[in-house]
Amino acid sequence: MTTTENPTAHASGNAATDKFKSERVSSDTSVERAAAIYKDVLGAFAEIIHKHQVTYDEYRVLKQWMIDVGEYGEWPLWLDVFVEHEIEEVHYNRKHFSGTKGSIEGPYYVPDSPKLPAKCTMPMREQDKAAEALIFKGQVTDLEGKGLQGATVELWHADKEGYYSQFAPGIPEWNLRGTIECDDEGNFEITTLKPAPYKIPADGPTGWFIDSYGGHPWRPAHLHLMVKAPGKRAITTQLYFQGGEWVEDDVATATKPELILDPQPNADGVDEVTYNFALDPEA
Ligand code: MBD
Ligand code: FE
Repeated sequence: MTTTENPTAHASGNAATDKFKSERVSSDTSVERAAAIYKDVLGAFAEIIHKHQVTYDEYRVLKQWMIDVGEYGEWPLWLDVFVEHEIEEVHYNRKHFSGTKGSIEGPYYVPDSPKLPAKCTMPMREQDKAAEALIFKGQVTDLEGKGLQGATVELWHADKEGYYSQFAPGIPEWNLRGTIECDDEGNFEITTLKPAPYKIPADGPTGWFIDSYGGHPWRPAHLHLMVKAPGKRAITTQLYFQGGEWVEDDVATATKPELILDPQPNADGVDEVTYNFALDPEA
């Protein structure tokens, strides 16, 4: 591999930042609300600085580190690992949802992945086929368990080395990404590979941050999903594997007991699992 093909934190960070920047985001926050939030943010800073008697050296290290995070393009990574789970929780609780639980989106979602039929195999390379196969099937329903017409399941996940297509070099654009169009009752049956535990890019400022407090950069093996159906609230979630490493100690604090799969070998000896998604009505 040449240097430019090495999957570095710098490269995946900048790819995530470029993807994020391609859409200009906005929110309708009022001036009053902004004032209240900023006052509390700065108040929390003040409290921490006084509580821990933060030094000038520590302040300068923070300034340098924040500059580094920007230059490495790692704000999407750092924020999604350390902050997004709180936002997701507030979002879920505020709306009193009762369907399938959500989880964080993370930095590696790409919209408009190629459409796949209800019964499908995820796009993968020869080398991906060497990994253990997983048959993931289920149904998208309303809160009463009635199958939904027009449902889609967007699935994206890492390969067995822990790399996501479009965020590491040399991987086909839509590898292990797809938009599955469910049948008229919301059923799907996807053959893919079983992802491995995932180490977030650790050779950049997010990794230095983790090292500085003696933490670890691991996430449990996971599938990312976005599930949609006409007239229903779309959910963004993740699914994990029973007994898997890091399920109890996810660096991104994004696991939930309701989101854990326990695949079992089917008649052909292939690991198979059924998971149904219940969608809340649209607000
Ligand atoms: C990931 O794959 C991920 O899911 C999160 C939340 C953060 C970094 C990489
Ligand atoms: Fe992920």
